[in-house]
Amino acid sequence: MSTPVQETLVLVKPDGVARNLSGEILRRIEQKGYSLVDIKLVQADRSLLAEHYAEHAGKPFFEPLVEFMESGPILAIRIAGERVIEGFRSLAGTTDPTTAAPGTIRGDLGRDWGSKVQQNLVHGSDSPESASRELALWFD
Ligand code: RTP
Ligand code: MG
Repeated sequence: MSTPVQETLVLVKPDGVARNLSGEILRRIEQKGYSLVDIKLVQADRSLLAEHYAEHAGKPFFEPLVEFMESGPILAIRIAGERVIEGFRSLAGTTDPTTAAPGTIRGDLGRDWGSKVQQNLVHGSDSPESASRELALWFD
């Protein structure tokens, strides 16, 4: 029985674009065997980011997070593959780049400069519901 092909939203956050790591991140996605479906560079505005991060509204890191995400262009990528939602989360590594496993994007390349926001290079949707909601937000 084959597993269903899914789609997920990946964002290369402003720190990743500014550090010229978009190519390295795309390389890891392609090397894993996922397909690129759509891609664009976006300067996100506050209303898009507030919707994107609605689950974090009211948390202490929400404001600094939105400010960070507004600080420069973001590369939005729609990718497809079998179990790609959990597969990309695994490629990305855990949220905090200091403790993310070596071999992952955040573990190998991510930095946390001690600000409240973890500048952890990438976002990946965390469930099928989040993926369809976020893909609609960024691509439709
Ligand atoms: P993402 O949504 O960006 O893929 O990351 P995630 O699931 O690993 O982490 P999440 O809990 O959804 O948090 C979203 C983003 O907010 C920043 N953050 N800062 N305690 C903090 O200062 C804190 N916690 C989270 C990170 O940029 C995280 O990726
Ligand atoms: Mg998240």
